[in-house]
Amino acid sequence: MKVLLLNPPQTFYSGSEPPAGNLPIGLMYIAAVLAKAGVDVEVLDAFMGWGSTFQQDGETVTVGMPPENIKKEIEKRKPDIVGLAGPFTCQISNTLKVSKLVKQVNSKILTVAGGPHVTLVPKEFLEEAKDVDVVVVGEGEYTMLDVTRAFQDEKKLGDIKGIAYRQEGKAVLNPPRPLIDDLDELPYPAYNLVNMEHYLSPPQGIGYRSFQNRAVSMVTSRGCPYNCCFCAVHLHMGQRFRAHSAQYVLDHIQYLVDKYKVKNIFFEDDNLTLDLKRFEVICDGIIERKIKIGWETPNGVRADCLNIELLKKMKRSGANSIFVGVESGDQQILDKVICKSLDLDRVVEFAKSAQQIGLKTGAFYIIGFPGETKENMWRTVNFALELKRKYDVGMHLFAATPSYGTKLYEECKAKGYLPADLSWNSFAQARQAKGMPLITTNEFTPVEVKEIAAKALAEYKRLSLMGHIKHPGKALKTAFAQPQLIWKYIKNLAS
Ligand code: B12
Repeated sequence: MKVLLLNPPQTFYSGSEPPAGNLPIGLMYIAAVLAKAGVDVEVLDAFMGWGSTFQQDGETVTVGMPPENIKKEIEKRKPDIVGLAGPFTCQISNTLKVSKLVKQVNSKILTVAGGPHVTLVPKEFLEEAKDVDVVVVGEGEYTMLDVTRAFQDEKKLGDIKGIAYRQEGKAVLNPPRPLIDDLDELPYPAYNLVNMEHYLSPPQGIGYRSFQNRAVSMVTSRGCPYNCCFCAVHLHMGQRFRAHSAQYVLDHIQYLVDKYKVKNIFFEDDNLTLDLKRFEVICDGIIERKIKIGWETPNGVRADCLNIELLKKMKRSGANSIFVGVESGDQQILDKVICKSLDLDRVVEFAKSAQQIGLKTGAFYIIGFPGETKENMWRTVNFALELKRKYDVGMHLFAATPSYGTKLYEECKAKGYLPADLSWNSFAQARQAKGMPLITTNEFTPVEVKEIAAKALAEYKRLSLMGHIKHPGKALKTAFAQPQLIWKYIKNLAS
């Protein structure tokens, strides 16, 4: 009895960011739980792992193991079950392609798919994915263990909570599985089942997140109690915030530093600092244990879940930068449309405090929500530029994307704001550099949203350049610390 957990290749359009180089931690958590239960399990990262190539096809490049090699790996490893990751709607066609390859090798292999996309549309996914037998909804560790045991003992799939499967050709959805209460009962992700050096020293052209070298991502908590209209997280990881204890996190970091010489960590939590006290203890622990580590918050934290004391500890414990999710610079839109429950004054307070203690900052913004006028969008842009001007906060501006299952999607669908031919592939198209946002309302078109974003970016680049001219010392310091950034910066200015 053998389980193979497989991370499918991913496809990128020209001009888009190269692959980030993240570890497939979702699969690695599942692998660790299966291995602990005595299951023979392997992980094949057919995206970032060994044997990946860049396969150009017109406007797109698919990064990962070529299909024939994936088939050979499956033939060689002879799994009874193959678990496939399906994290993003925009990449789901690759999960479908690999499921077909698995069945071509041996139609008796049970194919199981999991991840945010399939969680949000389990039945719809099964209806399209003829080569996928089971969909795991939400957290996968114990559900996959149950599916594995069911396969072994011929137990009925109908008894397993948190899956969808096909019964007499029809997709059936079982009741949901309760969230994992105590995350500390989970073993560390199965680092031993992937080749860590691929992620710690990624080849040229991939792994933009690893520019500081020997970087890994880590998730220290799951779930978010907030209700932002565009976010799929509370639907997938739950609205209940569940966190590893500070002790677990510190031991985990120590383990990575000692065993794999990790130098940087990207905390990818849904709401890293929601429990301020817990995160303060983590920072204190890093300082007390003298762990030499740099870290960042690329997924963004809430500006109202920070204070100056914590920011100081964050800096002392190795924070290279702190990113916050602001979303809108218009308080009305933030309250009434996005429902983020965030006071913009707290964002300004955060920006001031961070600048005061010399901590690099960035903020995420989104424009193009139904309910917004172009004037509202400009308010966001002006807020972002003002924060850049006054406190040097980096601006990261996106167009609203209606992920399946979210309130944003439901509203857009109900009001006819989405393209009539919206498909999973539309999300991939929209994501490309030349792609268009998906939402059109009576107030704006996708082209207009893109134009506002382009103007905002041009002004932002001008401000950045002025900043470097005014503070050459600071610019040189950054350039020496992270020389890889220079090329990225020049490319950005030129684009
Ligand atoms: C880190 C991260 C990234 C990383 C890469 C992550 C990776 N896996 O490679 C980066 C920065 C590259 C990234 C990019 C994007 N991301 Co992102 N990302 C995340 C984030 C913050 C954390 C993911 C994570 O590591 N979670 C921790 C692990 C433990 O959980 P997990 O991966 O979900 O796995 C669990 C379950 O899903 C399940 N499971 C997963 N796989 C499998 C497989 C099997 C067989 C089984 C049984 C179960 C199973 O079991 C696991 C253990 O419980 C999530 C938010 C979230 N909480 O999901 C968003 C999230 C996944 N991203 C999202 C989006 C939209 C994007 C982008 C499209 C954003 C953009 N506009 O560019 C891009 C797409 C990139 C691409 N390559 O095309 C959305 C996805 C929604 C959707 N339906 O598409 C999410 C949910 C965020 C959100 N707020 O809605 N992302």
